[in-house]
Amino acid sequence: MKKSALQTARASYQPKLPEAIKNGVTIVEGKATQSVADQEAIAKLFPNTYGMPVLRFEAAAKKEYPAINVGVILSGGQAPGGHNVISGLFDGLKALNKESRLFGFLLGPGGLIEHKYMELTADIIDDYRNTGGFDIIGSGRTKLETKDQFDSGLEIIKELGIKAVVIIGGDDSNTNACVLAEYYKQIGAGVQVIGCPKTIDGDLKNEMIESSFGFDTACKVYSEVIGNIQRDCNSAKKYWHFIKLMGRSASHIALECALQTQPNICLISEEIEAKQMTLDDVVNYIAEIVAARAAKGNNFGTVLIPEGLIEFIPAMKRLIAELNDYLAANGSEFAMIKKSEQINYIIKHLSPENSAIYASLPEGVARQLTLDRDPHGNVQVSLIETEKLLGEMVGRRLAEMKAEGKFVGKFATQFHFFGYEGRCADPSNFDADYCYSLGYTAALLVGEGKTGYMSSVRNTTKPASEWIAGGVPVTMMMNMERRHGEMKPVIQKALVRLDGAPFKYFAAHRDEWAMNTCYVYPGPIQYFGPTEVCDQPTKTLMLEQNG
Ligand code: FBP
Repeated sequence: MKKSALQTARASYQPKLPEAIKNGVTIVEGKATQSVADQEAIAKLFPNTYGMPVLRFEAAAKKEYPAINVGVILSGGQAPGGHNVISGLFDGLKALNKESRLFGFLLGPGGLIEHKYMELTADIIDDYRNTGGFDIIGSGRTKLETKDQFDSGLEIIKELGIKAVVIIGGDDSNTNACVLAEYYKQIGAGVQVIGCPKTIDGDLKNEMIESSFGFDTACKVYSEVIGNIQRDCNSAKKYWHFIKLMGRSASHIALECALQTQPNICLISEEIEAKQMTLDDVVNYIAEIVAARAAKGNNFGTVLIPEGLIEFIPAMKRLIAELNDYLAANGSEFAMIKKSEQINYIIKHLSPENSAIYASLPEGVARQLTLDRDPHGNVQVSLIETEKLLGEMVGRRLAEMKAEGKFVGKFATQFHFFGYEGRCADPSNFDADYCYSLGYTAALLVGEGKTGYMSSVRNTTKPASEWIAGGVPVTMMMNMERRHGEMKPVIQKALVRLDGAPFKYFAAHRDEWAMNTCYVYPGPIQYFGPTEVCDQPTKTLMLEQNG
Protein backbone atom coordinates (compact mmCIF):
# COMPACT_ATOMS: atom_id res chain seq x y z
CA MET A 1 0.00 0.00 0.00
CA LYS A 2 1.54 3.36 -1.02
CA LYS A 3 1.11 5.70 1.93
CA SER A 4 0.44 9.43 1.83
CA ALA A 5 2.64 11.76 3.87
CA LEU A 6 -0.17 12.25 6.39
CA GLN A 7 -0.77 8.51 6.68
CA THR A 8 2.92 7.93 7.43
CA ALA A 9 3.09 10.69 10.04
CA ARG A 10 -0.24 9.71 11.56
CA ALA A 11 0.73 6.01 11.91
CA SER A 12 2.96 6.86 14.85
CA TYR A 13 0.19 8.65 16.81
CA GLN A 14 -0.31 6.78 20.08
CA PRO A 15 -4.02 7.04 20.96
CA LYS A 16 -4.75 7.99 24.54
CA LEU A 17 -6.32 5.57 27.01
CA PRO A 18 -8.20 6.22 30.25
CA GLU A 19 -5.67 6.17 33.10
CA ALA A 20 -7.70 3.49 34.92
CA ILE A 21 -7.14 0.81 32.27
CA LYS A 22 -3.52 1.44 31.33
CA ASN A 23 -2.20 -1.32 33.61
CA GLY A 24 -3.99 -3.88 35.78
CA VAL A 25 -7.74 -3.54 36.39
CA THR A 26 -10.43 -4.65 38.75
CA ILE A 27 -14.16 -4.59 38.06
CA VAL A 28 -16.58 -2.48 40.08
CA GLU A 29 -20.14 -3.75 39.63
CA GLY A 30 -23.15 -1.45 39.76
CA LYS A 31 -26.68 -2.49 40.69
CA ALA A 32 -28.75 -4.96 38.68
CA THR A 33 -30.18 -3.27 35.57
CA GLN A 34 -33.52 -3.20 33.74
CA SER A 35 -34.34 -2.58 30.10
CA VAL A 36 -35.45 0.96 29.20
CA ALA A 37 -39.00 -0.33 28.61
CA ASP A 38 -40.99 -3.56 28.26
CA GLN A 39 -39.04 -5.15 31.15
CA GLU A 40 -41.13 -8.28 31.43
CA ALA A 41 -40.98 -9.13 27.72
CA ILE A 42 -37.22 -8.48 27.43
CA ALA A 43 -36.43 -10.43 30.63
CA LYS A 44 -38.34 -13.39 29.21
CA LEU A 45 -36.48 -13.27 25.89
CA PHE A 46 -33.04 -12.95 27.52
CA PRO A 47 -33.17 -15.18 30.63
CA ASN A 48 -29.37 -15.60 30.66
CA THR A 49 -28.21 -12.05 29.97
CA TYR A 50 -30.98 -9.84 31.40
CA GLY A 51 -30.48 -7.71 34.50
CA MET A 52 -26.66 -7.86 34.65
CA PRO A 53 -24.96 -4.91 36.39
CA VAL A 54 -23.20 -1.98 34.72
CA LEU A 55 -19.42 -2.52 35.02
CA ARG A 56 -16.62 -0.02 35.59
CA PHE A 57 -12.89 -0.75 35.44
CA GLU A 58 -10.61 0.62 38.14
CA ALA A 59 -6.83 0.50 38.29
CA ALA A 60 -5.43 -2.44 40.30
CA ALA A 61 -2.41 -4.74 40.47
CA LYS A 62 -1.69 -6.60 37.21
CA LYS A 63 -3.17 -10.11 37.00
CA GLU A 64 -2.33 -13.16 34.90
CA TYR A 65 -4.77 -14.03 32.10
CA PRO A 66 -4.74 -17.14 29.90
CA ALA A 67 -4.12 -16.69 26.16
CA ILE A 68 -7.44 -16.03 24.38
CA ASN A 69 -8.45 -16.29 20.72
CA VAL A 70 -10.97 -13.62 19.71
CA GLY A 71 -12.93 -12.97 16.50
CA VAL A 72 -13.90 -9.48 15.36
CA ILE A 73 -16.61 -8.34 12.93
CA LEU A 74 -17.26 -4.92 11.37
CA SER A 75 -20.98 -4.57 10.67
CA GLY A 76 -22.95 -2.04 8.60
CA GLY A 77 -21.90 1.35 7.22
CA GLN A 78 -18.31 2.54 7.58
CA ALA A 79 -17.49 4.99 10.38
CA PRO A 80 -14.12 6.67 11.03
CA GLY A 81 -12.19 4.89 13.77
CA GLY A 82 -13.12 1.25 13.13
CA HIS A 83 -9.47 0.38 12.58
CA ASN A 84 -8.60 1.91 15.95
CA VAL A 85 -11.23 -0.21 17.70
CA ILE A 86 -9.48 -3.23 16.18
CA SER A 87 -5.98 -2.00 17.08
CA GLY A 88 -7.14 -1.21 20.65
CA LEU A 89 -8.68 -4.69 20.87
CA PHE A 90 -5.46 -6.25 19.55
CA ASP A 91 -3.20 -4.32 21.96
CA GLY A 92 -5.60 -5.02 24.85
CA LEU A 93 -5.59 -8.77 24.16
CA LYS A 94 -1.79 -8.82 23.86
CA ALA A 95 -1.52 -6.92 27.16
CA LEU A 96 -3.65 -9.63 28.81
CA ASN A 97 -1.46 -12.36 27.39
CA LYS A 98 0.96 -11.97 24.52
CA GLU A 99 -0.03 -15.39 23.12
CA SER A 100 -3.62 -14.19 22.51
CA ARG A 101 -4.71 -14.12 18.85
CA LEU A 102 -7.19 -12.02 16.90
CA PHE A 103 -9.15 -13.23 13.85
CA GLY A 104 -11.11 -10.88 11.61
CA PHE A 105 -14.25 -12.20 9.88
CA LEU A 106 -14.41 -10.83 6.35
CA LEU A 107 -17.03 -8.49 4.88
CA GLY A 108 -19.25 -8.27 7.93
CA PRO A 109 -21.34 -10.87 9.78
CA GLY A 110 -21.48 -12.88 6.53
CA GLY A 111 -17.80 -13.80 7.14
CA LEU A 112 -18.71 -15.60 10.36
CA ILE A 113 -21.58 -17.50 8.74
CA GLU A 114 -19.57 -18.42 5.64
CA HIS A 115 -16.34 -19.13 7.53
CA LYS A 116 -14.34 -16.40 5.76
CA TYR A 117 -11.67 -14.96 8.00
CA MET A 118 -8.03 -13.88 8.33
CA GLU A 119 -5.71 -13.72 11.30
CA LEU A 120 -4.83 -10.14 12.23
CA THR A 121 -1.13 -10.10 13.09
CA ALA A 122 0.95 -7.20 14.42
CA ASP A 123 2.23 -6.28 10.93
CA ILE A 124 -1.27 -6.02 9.52
CA ILE A 125 -2.59 -4.05 12.49
CA ASP A 126 0.34 -1.59 12.28
CA ASP A 127 -0.57 -0.76 8.68
CA TYR A 128 -4.04 0.37 9.71
CA ARG A 129 -3.49 2.29 12.97
CA ASN A 130 -5.25 5.68 13.01
CA THR A 131 -6.58 5.28 9.47
CA GLY A 132 -10.16 5.67 8.27
CA GLY A 133 -12.15 2.96 6.52
CA PHE A 134 -13.11 -0.60 7.32
CA ASP A 135 -10.89 -2.09 4.61
CA ILE A 136 -8.72 -4.08 7.02
CA ILE A 137 -11.36 -6.86 6.94
CA GLY A 138 -14.28 -5.16 5.13
CA SER A 139 -17.84 -4.70 6.34
CA GLY A 140 -21.28 -5.92 5.32
CA ARG A 141 -24.97 -5.65 6.14
CA THR A 142 -25.88 -9.36 6.51
CA LYS A 143 -28.16 -9.63 9.51
CA LEU A 144 -27.03 -12.19 12.07
CA GLU A 145 -30.39 -13.36 13.38
CA THR A 146 -31.24 -16.99 12.74
CA LYS A 147 -30.33 -20.12 14.69
CA ASP A 148 -28.83 -21.67 11.54
CA GLN A 149 -26.50 -18.68 11.17
CA PHE A 150 -25.51 -18.86 14.85
CA ASP A 151 -24.80 -22.60 14.57
CA SER A 152 -22.81 -22.15 11.37
CA GLY A 153 -20.77 -19.42 13.11
CA LEU A 154 -20.15 -21.73 16.04
CA GLU A 155 -18.49 -24.31 13.77
CA ILE A 156 -15.71 -21.92 12.72
CA ILE A 157 -15.51 -20.45 16.21
CA LYS A 158 -14.79 -23.93 17.57
CA GLU A 159 -12.35 -24.70 14.77
CA LEU A 160 -10.29 -21.58 15.53
CA GLY A 161 -10.52 -22.03 19.31
CA ILE A 162 -12.24 -18.65 19.61
CA LYS A 163 -13.53 -17.75 23.11
CA ALA A 164 -15.16 -14.44 22.26
CA VAL A 165 -16.57 -12.48 19.32
CA VAL A 166 -16.50 -8.67 19.25
CA ILE A 167 -19.15 -7.12 16.99
CA ILE A 168 -18.56 -3.51 15.98
CA GLY A 169 -21.87 -2.13 14.76
CA GLY A 170 -24.91 0.10 15.13
CA ASP A 171 -28.15 -0.43 17.05
CA ASP A 172 -29.38 -3.38 14.98
CA SER A 173 -25.99 -5.14 14.89
CA ASN A 174 -25.62 -4.75 18.66
CA THR A 175 -29.16 -6.04 19.16
CA ASN A 176 -28.18 -9.12 17.14
CA ALA A 177 -24.91 -9.36 19.11
CA CYS A 178 -26.99 -9.62 22.26
CA VAL A 179 -29.28 -12.27 20.77
CA LEU A 180 -26.13 -14.22 19.82
CA ALA A 181 -24.67 -13.80 23.33
CA GLU A 182 -27.91 -15.10 24.83
CA TYR A 183 -28.04 -18.08 22.46
CA TYR A 184 -24.41 -19.12 23.03
CA LYS A 185 -24.91 -18.84 26.79
CA GLN A 186 -28.16 -20.79 26.66
CA ILE A 187 -26.59 -23.71 24.78
CA GLY A 188 -23.44 -23.60 26.93
CA ALA A 189 -21.21 -22.92 23.90
CA GLY A 190 -18.62 -21.17 26.07
CA VAL A 191 -18.43 -18.23 23.62
CA GLN A 192 -18.69 -14.64 24.82
CA VAL A 193 -20.08 -11.82 22.63
CA ILE A 194 -19.19 -8.15 23.17
CA GLY A 195 -20.50 -5.14 21.18
CA CYS A 196 -18.93 -1.78 20.29
CA PRO A 197 -21.10 1.28 19.45
CA LYS A 198 -20.53 2.43 15.84
CA THR A 199 -22.37 4.71 13.41
CA ILE A 200 -21.78 8.14 11.96
CA ASP A 201 -25.52 8.73 12.41
CA GLY A 202 -25.01 9.29 16.16
CA ASP A 203 -28.28 7.55 17.01
CA LEU A 204 -26.81 4.80 19.19
CA LYS A 205 -26.47 6.69 22.43
CA ASN A 206 -28.06 6.77 25.85
CA GLU A 207 -27.24 7.41 29.48
CA MET A 208 -24.28 4.99 29.38
CA ILE A 209 -23.10 5.36 25.76
CA GLU A 210 -22.27 9.04 25.26
CA SER A 211 -21.82 8.77 21.51
CA SER A 212 -21.33 6.26 18.76
CA PHE A 213 -17.88 6.42 17.20
CA GLY A 214 -17.40 8.07 13.82
CA PHE A 215 -20.00 10.79 14.46
CA ASP A 216 -17.29 13.21 15.58
CA THR A 217 -15.09 12.81 12.49
CA ALA A 218 -17.90 12.61 9.94
CA CYS A 219 -19.53 15.80 11.27
CA LYS A 220 -16.17 17.59 11.22
CA VAL A 221 -15.61 16.59 7.57
CA TYR A 222 -19.10 17.76 6.56
CA SER A 223 -18.73 20.97 8.58
CA GLU A 224 -15.44 21.72 6.85
CA VAL A 225 -17.04 21.57 3.40
CA ILE A 226 -20.20 23.37 4.52
CA GLY A 227 -17.95 26.12 5.86
CA ASN A 228 -16.08 26.27 2.54
CA ILE A 229 -19.37 26.51 0.65
CA GLN A 230 -20.58 29.26 2.99
CA ARG A 231 -17.45 31.28 2.32
CA ASP A 232 -17.94 30.83 -1.41
CA CYS A 233 -21.59 31.74 -1.01
CA ASN A 234 -20.75 34.87 1.00
CA SER A 235 -18.14 35.87 -1.60
CA ALA A 236 -20.25 35.63 -4.75
CA LYS A 237 -23.58 36.36 -2.99
CA LYS A 238 -25.61 34.78 -5.80
CA TYR A 239 -26.61 31.23 -4.83
CA TRP A 240 -28.76 29.42 -2.33
CA HIS A 241 -27.02 26.13 -1.51
CA PHE A 242 -29.29 23.21 -0.58
CA ILE A 243 -27.12 20.66 1.26
CA LYS A 244 -28.41 17.20 2.16
CA LEU A 245 -26.51 15.43 4.95
CA MET A 246 -26.31 11.71 5.62
CA GLY A 247 -28.02 10.13 8.59
CA ARG A 248 -30.61 7.54 7.65
CA SER A 249 -33.20 8.55 10.21
CA ALA A 250 -32.18 10.86 13.07
CA SER A 251 -31.04 14.46 12.40
CA HIS A 252 -28.03 14.46 14.75
CA ILE A 253 -25.55 15.04 11.90
CA ALA A 254 -27.50 18.00 10.47
CA LEU A 255 -27.89 19.51 13.94
CA GLU A 256 -24.19 19.11 14.82
CA CYS A 257 -23.14 20.61 11.47
CA ALA A 258 -25.51 23.54 12.09
CA LEU A 259 -23.97 24.10 15.52
CA GLN A 260 -20.51 24.08 13.92
CA THR A 261 -21.23 26.26 10.88
CA GLN A 262 -24.30 28.45 11.71
CA PRO A 263 -26.10 28.15 8.35
CA ASN A 264 -29.13 30.30 7.43
CA ILE A 265 -31.50 27.34 7.68
CA CYS A 266 -31.26 23.83 9.11
CA LEU A 267 -34.25 21.49 9.08
CA ILE A 268 -34.61 19.02 11.95
CA SER A 269 -36.82 16.06 11.00
CA GLU A 270 -37.86 15.33 14.59
CA GLU A 271 -39.20 18.89 14.99
CA ILE A 272 -41.05 18.74 11.67
CA GLU A 273 -42.74 15.52 12.78
CA ALA A 274 -43.57 16.90 16.24
CA LYS A 275 -45.16 19.99 14.70
CA GLN A 276 -47.02 17.83 12.15
CA MET A 277 -45.69 20.04 9.36
CA THR A 278 -46.67 19.34 5.75
CA LEU A 279 -44.27 19.53 2.82
CA ASP A 280 -45.88 22.88 1.97
CA ASP A 281 -45.22 24.15 5.49
CA VAL A 282 -41.52 23.26 5.09
CA VAL A 283 -41.39 24.92 1.65
CA ASN A 284 -43.12 28.05 2.96
CA TYR A 285 -40.74 28.22 5.94
CA ILE A 286 -37.72 28.23 3.62
CA ALA A 287 -39.34 30.60 1.08
CA GLU A 288 -40.19 33.14 3.82
CA ILE A 289 -36.54 33.25 4.91
CA VAL A 290 -35.30 33.53 1.31
CA ALA A 291 -37.73 36.43 0.74
CA ALA A 292 -36.80 38.17 4.00
CA ARG A 293 -33.09 37.95 3.16
CA ALA A 294 -33.79 39.16 -0.39
CA ALA A 295 -35.60 42.19 1.02
CA LYS A 296 -32.28 43.14 2.64
CA GLY A 297 -30.41 42.56 -0.63
CA ASN A 298 -29.08 39.11 0.35
CA ASN A 299 -29.93 36.73 -2.48
CA PHE A 300 -27.83 33.91 -1.07
CA GLY A 301 -27.80 31.42 1.75
CA THR A 302 -27.39 27.85 2.96
CA VAL A 303 -29.99 25.22 3.88
CA LEU A 304 -29.01 21.99 5.67
CA ILE A 305 -31.38 19.07 5.11
CA PRO A 306 -31.22 15.77 7.01
CA GLU A 307 -31.28 12.68 4.79
CA GLY A 308 -34.25 11.15 6.61
CA LEU A 309 -36.51 14.22 6.33
CA ILE A 310 -39.09 12.78 3.91
CA GLU A 311 -40.08 9.98 6.26
CA PHE A 312 -40.67 12.41 9.12
CA ILE A 313 -43.18 14.54 7.21
CA PRO A 314 -46.42 12.85 8.27
CA ALA A 315 -48.22 13.39 4.94
CA MET A 316 -45.23 12.06 2.94
CA LYS A 317 -45.04 9.06 5.23
CA ARG A 318 -48.69 8.28 4.45
CA LEU A 319 -48.10 8.76 0.70
CA ILE A 320 -45.08 6.43 0.73
CA ALA A 321 -47.03 3.80 2.71
CA GLU A 322 -49.90 3.86 0.20
CA LEU A 323 -47.49 3.73 -2.75
CA ASN A 324 -45.70 0.75 -1.19
CA ASP A 325 -48.99 -1.13 -0.72
CA TYR A 326 -50.43 -0.13 -4.08
CA LEU A 327 -47.35 -1.06 -6.12
CA ALA A 328 -46.87 -4.30 -4.18
CA ALA A 329 -50.39 -5.36 -5.20
CA ASN A 330 -50.40 -3.88 -8.73
CA GLY A 331 -46.73 -3.95 -9.73
CA SER A 332 -47.20 -6.03 -12.88
CA GLU A 333 -50.04 -3.82 -14.17
CA PHE A 334 -47.94 -0.71 -13.47
CA ALA A 335 -44.98 -2.20 -15.37
CA MET A 336 -47.17 -2.34 -18.54
CA ILE A 337 -47.97 1.41 -18.44
CA LYS A 338 -46.11 3.65 -20.90
CA LYS A 339 -43.46 5.82 -19.21
CA SER A 340 -45.20 9.03 -20.26
CA GLU A 341 -48.45 7.82 -18.64
CA GLN A 342 -47.04 6.43 -15.38
CA ILE A 343 -47.40 9.56 -13.27
CA ASN A 344 -51.02 10.09 -14.37
CA TYR A 345 -51.75 6.42 -13.72
CA ILE A 346 -50.54 6.75 -10.11
CA ILE A 347 -52.43 10.04 -9.62
CA LYS A 348 -55.67 8.29 -10.70
CA HIS A 349 -55.20 5.31 -8.41
CA LEU A 350 -54.23 6.89 -5.09
CA SER A 351 -56.60 8.15 -2.39
CA PRO A 352 -57.55 11.84 -2.91
CA GLU A 353 -55.22 13.17 -0.15
CA ASN A 354 -52.16 11.22 -1.36
CA SER A 355 -52.99 11.81 -5.01
CA ALA A 356 -52.93 15.60 -4.47
CA ILE A 357 -49.55 15.46 -2.75
CA TYR A 358 -48.13 13.15 -5.42
CA ALA A 359 -49.36 15.47 -8.18
CA SER A 360 -47.68 18.44 -6.51
CA LEU A 361 -44.21 16.82 -6.56
CA PRO A 362 -41.62 17.66 -9.20
CA GLU A 363 -41.61 14.96 -11.90
CA GLY A 364 -38.15 13.60 -11.02
CA VAL A 365 -39.13 13.00 -7.41
CA ALA A 366 -42.52 11.50 -8.35
CA ARG A 367 -40.66 9.05 -10.60
CA GLN A 368 -38.15 8.18 -7.87
CA LEU A 369 -41.04 7.39 -5.55
CA THR A 370 -42.61 4.94 -7.97
CA LEU A 371 -39.65 3.41 -9.78
CA ASP A 372 -36.67 3.10 -7.42
CA ARG A 373 -37.62 0.29 -5.05
CA ASP A 374 -35.55 -1.99 -2.83
CA PRO A 375 -35.74 -5.81 -3.03
CA HIS A 376 -38.70 -5.74 -0.60
CA GLY A 377 -40.62 -3.40 -2.91
CA ASN A 378 -40.20 -0.36 -0.65
CA VAL A 379 -39.29 3.16 -1.75
CA GLN A 380 -35.57 3.79 -1.33
CA VAL A 381 -36.02 6.93 0.68
CA SER A 382 -32.29 7.66 0.90
CA LEU A 383 -32.12 7.90 -2.91
CA ILE A 384 -34.74 10.66 -3.02
CA GLU A 385 -33.03 13.91 -3.85
CA THR A 386 -34.72 15.87 -1.09
CA GLU A 387 -32.42 18.83 -1.64
CA LYS A 388 -33.62 19.15 -5.25
CA LEU A 389 -37.24 18.53 -4.27
CA LEU A 390 -37.13 21.38 -1.77
CA GLY A 391 -35.10 23.67 -4.04
CA GLU A 392 -37.60 23.24 -6.89
CA MET A 393 -40.66 23.67 -4.69
CA VAL A 394 -39.20 26.76 -2.99
CA GLY A 395 -38.51 28.18 -6.48
CA ARG A 396 -42.15 27.65 -7.48
CA ARG A 397 -43.41 29.22 -4.24
CA LEU A 398 -41.13 32.24 -4.70
CA ALA A 399 -42.49 32.73 -8.23
CA GLU A 400 -46.01 32.91 -6.73
CA MET A 401 -44.79 35.30 -4.04
CA LYS A 402 -43.17 37.47 -6.71
CA ALA A 403 -46.51 37.71 -8.52
CA GLU A 404 -48.12 38.76 -5.22
CA GLY A 405 -45.38 41.36 -4.69
CA LYS A 406 -43.98 39.48 -1.65
CA PHE A 407 -40.59 38.58 -3.12
CA VAL A 408 -38.31 41.10 -4.73
CA GLY A 409 -35.06 39.17 -5.24
CA LYS A 410 -33.42 36.49 -7.34
CA PHE A 411 -33.29 32.80 -6.49
CA ALA A 412 -30.55 30.62 -8.00
CA THR A 413 -29.71 27.23 -6.51
CA GLN A 414 -26.83 24.78 -6.11
CA PHE A 415 -27.33 21.28 -4.72
CA HIS A 416 -25.03 19.03 -2.69
CA PHE A 417 -25.15 15.72 -0.84
CA PHE A 418 -22.50 14.98 1.78
CA GLY A 419 -22.43 11.41 3.01
CA TYR A 420 -19.94 8.84 1.84
CA GLU A 421 -17.04 11.33 1.83
CA GLY A 422 -17.23 11.56 5.63
CA ARG A 423 -17.49 7.88 6.51
CA CYS A 424 -13.89 6.82 5.92
CA ALA A 425 -11.92 9.94 6.84
CA ASP A 426 -8.91 9.43 9.10
CA PRO A 427 -10.38 9.57 12.61
CA SER A 428 -10.10 12.86 14.46
CA ASN A 429 -8.03 12.75 17.65
CA PHE A 430 -11.28 12.33 19.56
CA ASP A 431 -12.38 9.33 17.48
CA ALA A 432 -8.84 7.88 17.36
CA ASP A 433 -8.64 7.94 21.19
CA TYR A 434 -12.29 6.99 21.78
CA CYS A 435 -12.18 4.04 19.37
CA TYR A 436 -8.86 2.75 20.66
CA SER A 437 -10.26 2.95 24.22
CA LEU A 438 -13.48 1.14 23.17
CA GLY A 439 -11.42 -1.67 21.61
CA TYR A 440 -9.06 -1.92 24.59
CA THR A 441 -12.06 -1.99 26.96
CA ALA A 442 -13.66 -4.74 24.86
CA ALA A 443 -10.48 -6.81 25.35
CA LEU A 444 -10.74 -6.31 29.12
CA LEU A 445 -14.41 -7.38 29.10
CA VAL A 446 -13.37 -10.51 27.20
CA GLY A 447 -10.51 -11.13 29.65
CA GLU A 448 -12.95 -10.86 32.56
CA GLY A 449 -15.24 -13.48 30.97
CA LYS A 450 -18.17 -11.11 30.28
CA THR A 451 -20.82 -11.62 27.60
CA GLY A 452 -23.86 -9.64 26.40
CA TYR A 453 -22.07 -6.35 27.20
CA MET A 454 -21.33 -3.31 25.08
CA SER A 455 -17.95 -1.66 25.58
CA SER A 456 -18.54 1.75 27.15
CA VAL A 457 -16.25 4.77 27.55
CA ARG A 458 -17.76 7.78 29.34
CA ASN A 459 -16.86 11.22 30.69
CA THR A 460 -15.60 11.99 27.19
CA THR A 461 -15.74 15.78 27.36
CA LYS A 462 -12.89 15.53 29.90
CA PRO A 463 -9.28 14.67 28.96
CA ALA A 464 -8.88 11.02 27.90
CA SER A 465 -6.95 10.17 31.06
CA GLU A 466 -10.18 10.84 33.04
CA TRP A 467 -12.46 8.78 30.81
CA ILE A 468 -14.44 6.00 32.54
CA ALA A 469 -14.20 2.59 30.88
CA GLY A 470 -16.52 -0.34 31.50
CA GLY A 471 -19.38 -2.37 30.11
CA VAL A 472 -23.14 -1.88 29.76
CA PRO A 473 -25.49 -4.86 29.45
CA VAL A 474 -27.05 -4.60 26.00
CA THR A 475 -30.44 -5.70 27.37
CA MET A 476 -30.47 -2.48 29.44
CA MET A 477 -30.84 -0.44 26.20
CA MET A 478 -33.66 -2.50 24.73
CA ASN A 479 -37.37 -2.11 24.22
CA MET A 480 -39.95 -3.94 22.09
CA GLU A 481 -40.73 -2.49 18.65
CA ARG A 482 -42.81 -3.62 15.71
CA ARG A 483 -40.53 -4.79 12.86
CA HIS A 484 -41.92 -6.40 9.71
CA GLY A 485 -45.26 -6.88 11.45
CA GLU A 486 -43.81 -8.61 14.56
CA MET A 487 -42.84 -7.31 18.01
CA LYS A 488 -39.04 -7.64 18.40
CA PRO A 489 -36.53 -6.71 21.12
CA VAL A 490 -34.31 -3.89 19.78
CA ILE A 491 -31.94 -1.26 21.12
CA GLN A 492 -33.92 1.98 21.33
CA LYS A 493 -32.80 4.41 18.58
CA ALA A 494 -31.86 7.84 19.91
CA LEU A 495 -33.53 10.59 17.86
CA VAL A 496 -32.83 14.31 18.34
CA ARG A 497 -34.50 15.35 21.59
CA LEU A 498 -36.39 18.60 21.23
CA ASP A 499 -35.96 19.20 24.96
CA GLY A 500 -32.22 18.49 24.78
CA ALA A 501 -29.54 21.18 25.12
CA PRO A 502 -28.16 20.89 21.53
CA PHE A 503 -31.56 21.47 19.89
CA LYS A 504 -32.47 24.20 22.38
CA TYR A 505 -29.24 26.06 21.64
CA PHE A 506 -29.90 25.78 17.91
CA ALA A 507 -33.54 26.91 18.27
CA ALA A 508 -32.47 29.93 20.34
CA HIS A 509 -30.04 31.10 17.63
CA ARG A 510 -31.58 30.07 14.32
CA ASP A 511 -33.57 33.27 13.69
CA GLU A 512 -30.44 35.35 14.02
CA TRP A 513 -28.49 32.93 11.76
CA ALA A 514 -31.33 33.08 9.20
CA MET A 515 -31.41 36.85 8.82
CA ASN A 516 -27.82 37.84 9.52
CA THR A 517 -24.91 36.10 7.90
CA CYS A 518 -23.21 34.47 10.91
CA TYR A 519 -21.31 31.73 9.12
CA VAL A 520 -18.52 29.89 10.95
CA TYR A 521 -15.72 28.27 8.94
CA PRO A 522 -14.36 25.30 10.93
CA GLY A 523 -11.69 24.31 8.37
CA PRO A 524 -10.30 20.78 7.99
CA ILE A 525 -9.74 18.36 10.87
CA GLN A 526 -6.34 19.02 12.42
CA TYR A 527 -4.35 16.07 13.68
CA PHE A 528 -1.30 17.98 14.93
CA GLY A 529 -1.32 21.28 16.82
CA PRO A 530 -2.86 23.06 19.81
CA THR A 531 -5.37 21.08 21.81
CA GLU A 532 -8.19 23.64 21.33
CA VAL A 533 -7.87 23.03 17.58
CA CYS A 534 -7.21 19.28 17.56
CA ASP A 535 -8.94 17.67 20.53
CA GLN A 536 -12.40 19.19 20.79
CA PRO A 537 -15.38 16.82 20.98
CA THR A 538 -18.58 17.65 19.09
CA LYS A 539 -20.71 20.61 20.12
CA THR A 540 -23.57 18.14 20.63
CA LEU A 541 -21.57 16.24 23.24
CA MET A 542 -20.37 19.43 24.95
CA LEU A 543 -23.93 20.78 25.20
CA GLU A 544 -25.34 17.42 26.33
CA GLN A 545 -22.74 16.99 29.04
CA ASN A 546 -22.25 20.56 30.17
CA GLY A 547 -25.50 22.31 29.18
P1 FBP B 1 -24.89 2.40 9.86
O1 FBP B 1 -26.15 2.71 10.62
O2 FBP B 1 -24.79 0.97 9.48
O3 FBP B 1 -23.68 2.89 10.59
O4 FBP B 1 -24.90 3.20 8.47
C1 FBP B 1 -25.23 4.54 8.43
C2 FBP B 1 -25.28 5.11 7.04
O5 FBP B 1 -24.06 5.75 6.71
C3 FBP B 1 -26.45 6.07 6.92
O6 FBP B 1 -26.10 7.37 7.32
C4 FBP B 1 -26.82 5.96 5.46
O7 FBP B 1 -28.18 6.25 5.25
C5 FBP B 1 -26.53 4.52 5.16
O8 FBP B 1 -25.52 4.11 6.05
C6 FBP B 1 -26.08 4.27 3.74
O9 FBP B 1 -25.95 2.91 3.55
P2 FBP B 1 -25.10 2.23 2.40
O10 FBP B 1 -23.66 2.32 2.79
O11 FBP B 1 -25.56 0.81 2.41
O12 FBP B 1 -25.38 2.97 1.14
